[in-house]
Order: sequence, then C-alpha cells, then structure tokens
Amino acid sequence: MHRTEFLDRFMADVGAGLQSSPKHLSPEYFYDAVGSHLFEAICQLPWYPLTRAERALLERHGEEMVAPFGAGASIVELGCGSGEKLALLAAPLCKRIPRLGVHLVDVSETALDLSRRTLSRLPRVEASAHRARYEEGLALATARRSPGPGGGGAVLVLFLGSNIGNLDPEAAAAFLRALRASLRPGDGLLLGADLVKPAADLVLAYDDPLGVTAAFNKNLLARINRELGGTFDLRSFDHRAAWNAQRARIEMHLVSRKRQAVRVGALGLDVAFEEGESIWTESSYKYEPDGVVRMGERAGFRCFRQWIEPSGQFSTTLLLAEDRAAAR
Ligand code: AVI
Repeated sequence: MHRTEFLDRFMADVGAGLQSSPKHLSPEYFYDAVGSHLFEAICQLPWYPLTRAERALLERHGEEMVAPFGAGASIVELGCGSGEKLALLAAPLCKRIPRLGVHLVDVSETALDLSRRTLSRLPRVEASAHRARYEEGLALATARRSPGPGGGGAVLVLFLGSNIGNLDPEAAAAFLRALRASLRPGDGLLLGADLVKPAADLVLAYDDPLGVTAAFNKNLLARINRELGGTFDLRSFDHRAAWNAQRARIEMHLVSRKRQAVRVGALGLDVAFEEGESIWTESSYKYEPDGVVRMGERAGFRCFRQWIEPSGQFSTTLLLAEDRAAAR
C-alpha cells in the first residue's frame, strides 16, 4: 500500500467517523510508530495477560500446532506485531523442512521492521514483508505459494493476539469467509482468541493503572494532529474502557471533558464536542472456546484442535480449510 493511498483512506475514515453520530474512529489507525511501541508496552503489562497467555500456549504446543504442515509449507502472519510468536511456530517447522517461506502482513512499517529483525535469527527462513491490509497481503502471499512435493505447498495463516476480537461479529464472519475463499483444502488458520473472564479483570486490562492504554488510545488523536493538522488538546479527553457483558466486548472511548471545537486542517473540518461526548475507538470481543470453533466452521473450516491456556485466559485454535465437496 502506498503512502498516498493510506493517507487518502485515513483522511476519508477520520472525516466520516468524526461527522457520524456517535463519533467513532477505526482502531486500525492506532498503529503508527508511537502506537506500535505503546502496544508492545501494553503486552508487557501485568494487567494485560493476553499476550503472555498466548505465548505460553505457543511455547508449549507450537510443535503440535505446525504438525499437519510439511515440506513446501509457508506461513503468513496477518498483523505481525513483533514477530516473536511467529518465531515460536517457525522454529519447530524449520527443523523438519529445508526452507520456510514466511510472509509478514501489517499496515505498520514499525511492526514489519520488528518482525523482520526477529525472524532474521532463524536459519532457513525466507521472509517477505507486505505493508498492506489483511486481505490484500494474504492475496500477495498465497500468489507466491510454493508447489512443494506431495502434501507440501500448504499455507498456514496466523491470525493471533485476538486480532479477530477487534472486528464486529458480522465483519469477523465476513473476514473468515474471505480468508477461506483464498485458501485451498489442507491450508490452515491458527486463530488466537481471548476468552471471557471476570469484568473487573477485563476493565483493568484495558484501563491499566500506569496509563499506558490511555496513552495508546489518545495517540490516535495525537496522530490526527501530526498527520492531518488536527488541533486536539489531548488533556481535554479522557480514556474510558467499559465491559459490555451483553455483547461480550470491551468498548474503548475517548470522552470530551468539556464542550469544545476541534479543527482537522487537512480536511477543512471543524468538529464540535459536547461535554461528556465520546469517540468510540475500539471494540475488543471476548469469546467462549466453542464459539471460536463454530465461527470457524460457519466459514468453511473444520477444527483440527483447540488449545486452552490452563487458567482459561486464552484459546488458540487450528482450523483447517475443508474440502467443500467433502463437507457437503
Ligand atoms: C490488537 N488487539 C487485539 C488489542 C486488544 O486487546 O483488543 C488492542 C488493544 N487495545 C487496547 N489494549 C490492547
């Protein structure tokens, strides 16, 4: 994706989001250089167990997770973060096969750089980076799938870190269907999904006492100031995280502390805020383990196996693309 293409979309989304009611901004735009580093810091926080729980599962079961894949296989990671988790899966696979193609897909240049650096430690890994949205990156990666002998040439897609949780249910279902459509029978999807837990723990994970998540959330406004000539006063907005039990999601907002007007220079737009009015910046859905399996099955996958972290915090599910004729 070219810089101008990205900027056009950023401008269009910010313009539409700030003029709608209720106001909203897409979490996709959290991840500039500052936001990516703040997210890495969140992952280290004691109140955000998600990353550690998933990592423990990959450390313990990584070999089983890649067991169905052999020579010619390649791994595509959608939303690659730092590449540490991908390395935990690539390492056992590399022991069995002469060469592993890895495709990193992310909209964040910082995340791609971090991942490339992490993977350079592994021998026999050939990494390609795609600065792209998920669907586009997956299309680029699968177009380069290697033919491989026998059962080889399979693609294992990683969608980890509960990134699926940042999509509304309809968007998640459509995303999984699109993903299935670009895969072949025998290809896999390793899906990380955070599980429902007590409300107090969830709120603490998204409103940490150090204020790192608040900084991550407010950086979205700082980014609009930096890149689109915005005049947001960051001190005039509060970070808020609330658990919506009915919808099984954490909702993150930026709440205006007062009645105020903000200009977004690049859009020639003036936006009025009432005191207490919020911008909805992210939803983070939480799942029950069987809900993850059903979501995969509805999209044309079958569950090969699911691993649950011992304290019930997190799930990792290996879904295999079904042969549609056989599935009927
Ligand atoms: C990337 N994503 C899965 C994170 C989440 O938990 O929803 C983003 C995040 N937002 C606040 N803290 C972390």
